Amino acid sequence: MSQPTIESILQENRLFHPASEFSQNAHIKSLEDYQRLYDKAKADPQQFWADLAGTELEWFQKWDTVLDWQPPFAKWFVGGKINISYNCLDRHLTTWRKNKAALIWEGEPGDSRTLTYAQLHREVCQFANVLKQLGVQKGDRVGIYMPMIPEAAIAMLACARIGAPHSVVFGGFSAEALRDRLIDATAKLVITADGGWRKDAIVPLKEQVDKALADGAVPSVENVLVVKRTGQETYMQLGGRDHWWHDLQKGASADCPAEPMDSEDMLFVLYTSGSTGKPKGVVHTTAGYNLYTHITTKWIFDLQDTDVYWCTADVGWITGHSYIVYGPLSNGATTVMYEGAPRASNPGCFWDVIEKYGVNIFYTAPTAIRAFIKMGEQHPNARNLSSLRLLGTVGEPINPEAWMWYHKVIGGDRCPIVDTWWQTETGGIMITPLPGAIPTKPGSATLPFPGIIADVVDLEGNTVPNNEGGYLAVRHPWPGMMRTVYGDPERFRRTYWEHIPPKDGNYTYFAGDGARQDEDGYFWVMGRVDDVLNVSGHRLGTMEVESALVSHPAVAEAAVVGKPDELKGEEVVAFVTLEGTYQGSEELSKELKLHVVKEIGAIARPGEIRFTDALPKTRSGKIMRRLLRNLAAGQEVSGDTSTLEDRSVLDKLREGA
Ligand code: 6R9
Repeated sequence: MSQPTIESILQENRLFHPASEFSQNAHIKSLEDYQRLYDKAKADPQQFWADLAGTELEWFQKWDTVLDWQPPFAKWFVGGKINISYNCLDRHLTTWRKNKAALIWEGEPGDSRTLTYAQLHREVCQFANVLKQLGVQKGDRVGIYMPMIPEAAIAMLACARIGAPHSVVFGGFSAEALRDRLIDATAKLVITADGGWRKDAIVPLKEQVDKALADGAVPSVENVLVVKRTGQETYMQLGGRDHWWHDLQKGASADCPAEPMDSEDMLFVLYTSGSTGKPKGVVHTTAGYNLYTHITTKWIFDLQDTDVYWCTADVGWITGHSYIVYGPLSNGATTVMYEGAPRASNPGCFWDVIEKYGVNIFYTAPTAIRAFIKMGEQHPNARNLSSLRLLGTVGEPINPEAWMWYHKVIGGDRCPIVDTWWQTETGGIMITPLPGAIPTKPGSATLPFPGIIADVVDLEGNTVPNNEGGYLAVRHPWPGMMRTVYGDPERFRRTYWEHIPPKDGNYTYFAGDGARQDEDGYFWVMGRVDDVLNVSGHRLGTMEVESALVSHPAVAEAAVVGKPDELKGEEVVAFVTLEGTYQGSEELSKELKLHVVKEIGAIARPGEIRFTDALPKTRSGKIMRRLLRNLAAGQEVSGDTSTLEDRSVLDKLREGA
């Protein structure tokens, strides 16, 4: 082996079986059912996906070829004609779901709105006609820079309806970040709002768009559509570039048949930030993405027709695309959209939404769960959360103790938790429990979704033995996979397909995460491989050391990084935030070091503990260890910091150094 893989040192033995009542009513009812599906899909993936494509989606024309695989470029359902907006809307209108709530929206100030499938369809058709009137044609890219309001989903579905790929840029990104993405996508039109509410303040979105477009920086953009959300004074450019959404929407016809798209026509491009270099435009296409998000939503969230489903992500992230908008609506579900974020002025806001709408399925991120733990269980305890029957998590490895808290305090010890591992690039969830079938272990994403051949490998592409760490990889193409990097197919090949050599002619997708499989084949994601620590020749994932720290009652959150050390290669430095009543001290620091030694062994003993009020995170809540690594080494912070949520966190950490 050319390089040691990653060592695993954390033990976790708790096991939770789904309640038999849950299993009996679930889509997938037992481990045997799961195994049967998994085996069937593995034996003949094309047949497996083709069967589902035939039963789960409506087509204008069936495909000729299920998969055309010219590694690393895949085409699924070649020759088929389909439209995802049709599958999310029109097909439900001929059923009883016509008057079912499609979208329940709650604004941060407490305003709310519900759209039935019929109403949502009408709005989408009208807005699709508005886009057409402004000259948007099939194939033109449209930028969407919006708060979490129904118009964001309407805009996405309208683009999909006429075949204009959208590029949603998270509403919290700066004007510069927006400009870069609009330029890369050569967007023809931008949809935004005057502003949006975030943590009791207005984010002036239109102002940012004006900055992004200033001095003709993005010549491709011809029009800007503006939703009136907050009502603050807003500059509108004279001469016809800027339009109010409601002015044009009012007069638009509600008749707009969905455009028959080729299966492989681009549905959207969504940018992910690498740690360095310019953001990558991840391209997803129509049919495969529709199928993959549809079936994963159905089986993983065990959607039943009476469920109220809520995913707390922002539509600016892939989770919002796949599991607020496309997956749930394709299934005819009721999906909740919430504009707000947990904030000091209302630490119970999420629990209020659950109580108000009787949410049954709740999907959020570890970063939010850790924030709730810190705010205290009195907030959820003061609300009625008995409607919940299933919980989910995504975005980072969840520390076992945070999992246990989620299970007990939010799930009342009765709700299964689906810890879902996936990426912008994978389009949908890849490794996850099916909640009625797969027993869960706190901190493990458990087993691959049927049709996904996941593996843990070394850099030669060999499967590593169980309980040894390695690189998380996928062996066979799947319908939801990204197709390319927008405008840069070579970067696609380089980033994802050249780290691991093909084996027996099979190309292997490199996810960039470290992982191990245990004796039951369960996957334990150990963090990004860029963040791996190297202590005295031992390569340690960040997740396990952090989980050991978080299991101490004083610790709310922890991030560990390596700091160059002459003797050991690297020394572990831990950045730690504390629970409400605890204070950082020399003594506590000693105690935490001992605690790590006790939990996982001397090898992981932090050389240094730094107490801090907050950790630097991306706007989607992932800890940015790269910046902490710079700080720990006493270097200037380098690389791209445009995705940082709160710059002041970094400044404070610098002062404390
Ligand atoms: C969906 C999303 C992808 C990266 C991924 C991994 C981390 C996501 C996880 C998880 C452990 C989970 N990640 N879910 N790690 N357990 N359940 O988050 O997409 O923003 O592209 O991030 O997030 O490191 O590689 P994206």
